[in-house]
Amino acid sequence: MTEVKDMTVLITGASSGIGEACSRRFSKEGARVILAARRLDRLRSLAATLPSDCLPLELDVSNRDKVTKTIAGLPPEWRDIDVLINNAGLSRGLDRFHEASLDDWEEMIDTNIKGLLYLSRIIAPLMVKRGRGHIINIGSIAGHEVYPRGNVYCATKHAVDAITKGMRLDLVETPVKVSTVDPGLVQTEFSMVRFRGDVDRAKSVYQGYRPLGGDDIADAVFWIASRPDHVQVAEIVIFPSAQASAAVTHKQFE
Ligand code: NDP
Ligand code: 8X3
Repeated sequence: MTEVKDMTVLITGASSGIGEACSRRFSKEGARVILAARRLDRLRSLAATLPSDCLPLELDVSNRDKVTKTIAGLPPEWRDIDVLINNAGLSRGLDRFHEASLDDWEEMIDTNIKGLLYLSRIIAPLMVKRGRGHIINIGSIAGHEVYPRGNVYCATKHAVDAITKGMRLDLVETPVKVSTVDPGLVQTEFSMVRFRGDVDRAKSVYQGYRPLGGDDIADAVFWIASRPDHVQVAEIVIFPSAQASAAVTHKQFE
């Protein structure tokens, strides 16, 4: 097993959901965690509850210049990143292709694809230079299947799948490992963001069955990161027990 204690782990989207759960898990195991997201107040509150050394970092992954400057400006003791967890992401809307908003599409593409690329392109060569590192992307079942009205969100997650595979091919001659965790339905703020604060619509996504929680995904991410050096987990797809595919979830109502 690889000892995660004292590793430096950068987690994007640490202010909520899966990223927050990963932050708690890695910190509990003794890793030094860089908590990155746009909402700095949330990151600071989270850092105050974590047992290990943590660095809250205000970062909009979709802003190329800010990503470059923010990573270049990391304090020296936080620069040697051992694990990068590309988790920041979002969905906007659930609309038919011919009715969807171009702004929504651009926000998803800028965050889910370009954001992951900006950060990985800076950090991967540093890992190669140091001769160690692990990039773990959070994809989705939406990266394997396309569901009605999922159009561009699914396209962004298919891109994450392709980029993950491309990274692994191109880094194979180095000690840097690349993995992806691809969840089905996880109860987080994801649906609130997708439906722009429509609480009832967001809640209905998780009713009639037991969804996954952020901790279930953090378990998988931590397991992947703690495998021995010679073990590279390529991909894990995780569903709630009631889910069988992107479009099929067995819901039971009284
Ligand atoms: P949440 O909405 O709970 O969390 C999303 C996180 O991403 C927040 O911390 C948010 O922080 C951050 N984020 C969004 N945009 C940016 C940005 N431009 N720059 C930096 N951070 C950003 O959703 P989840 O935890 O569910 O989502 C995490 C990942 O998991 C996403 O990539 C999502 O696609 C994926 N996923 C989710 C599933 C689910 O069912 N929930 C299933 C499969 C995959 P802030 O707003 O503070 O910047
Ligand atoms: C999030 C899961 O099925 O809502 O990626 O697209 S789904």
